[in-house]
Amino acid sequence: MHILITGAAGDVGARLRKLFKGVYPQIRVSDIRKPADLGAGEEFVAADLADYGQVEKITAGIDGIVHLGGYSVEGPWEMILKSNIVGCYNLFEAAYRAGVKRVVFASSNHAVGFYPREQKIGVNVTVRPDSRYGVSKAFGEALGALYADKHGLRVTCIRIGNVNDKPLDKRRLSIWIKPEDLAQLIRIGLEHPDIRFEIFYGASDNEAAWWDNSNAHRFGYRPQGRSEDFRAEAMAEQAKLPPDPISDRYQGGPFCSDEYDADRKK
Ligand code: 15L
Repeated sequence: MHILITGAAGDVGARLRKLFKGVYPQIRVSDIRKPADLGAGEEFVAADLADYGQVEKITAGIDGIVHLGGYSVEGPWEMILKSNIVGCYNLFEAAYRAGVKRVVFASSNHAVGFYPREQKIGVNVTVRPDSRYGVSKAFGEALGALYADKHGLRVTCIRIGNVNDKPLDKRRLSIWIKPEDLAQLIRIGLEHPDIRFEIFYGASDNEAAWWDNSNAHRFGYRPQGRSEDFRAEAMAEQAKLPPDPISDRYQGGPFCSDEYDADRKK
């Protein structure tokens, strides 16, 4: 299987490329800038996702795409529009035209960030984005559904929590994902024979989870990371942060309180 990873120079891209070494012998990696640590078996092709012609070049001859590319936090509308709306459209359209079989889309918890922390949510809830960034991830999920239903692309959207070696604070005890667990979810998206259009939560085996990830488990997901193993450290880090009533109320945390109307912060 010849795979393409977009956004390959970013932190998550770099971690995944290491984990996929030996799993997928032929990997095309793409980003605007060349990753510093390019290894044997990795072919780099630069592309700006907002330029359809460049996206056509990176998708040619590919079987499966891991789409991490785009703007990965909240940003100005022009930036989100170019990288995450136009860029994501170009990616799905070019993938379909090139005959790519599968796309794994890096969605985000911020597509549903305005659900309160006390509510456990599954994958079938209405999107409640907490930012322009979150809206762009909901858009990507909708595009994925369209290309799956209309054109038969096999699409997996992973609403990723926070990818790191360990959970960084109280919120991350609920949403943390160990890089190896994310790699496992992506492999399900690229390889499982029954994928048509699926949404998974990108979270490890977290006791404090806000998400019902039974859909991923149905496809064989067996996370290895347990955020509870890091509770003391994460809570010590949390104690250093100032209280923020909006951030603390909602799953999306600071993405919710950012730009929140001051007179509504009660
Ligand atoms: C995300 O979607 C971001 O890409 C990442 O940088 C983190 O901010 C993460 O969410 C999070 O919610 O912690």
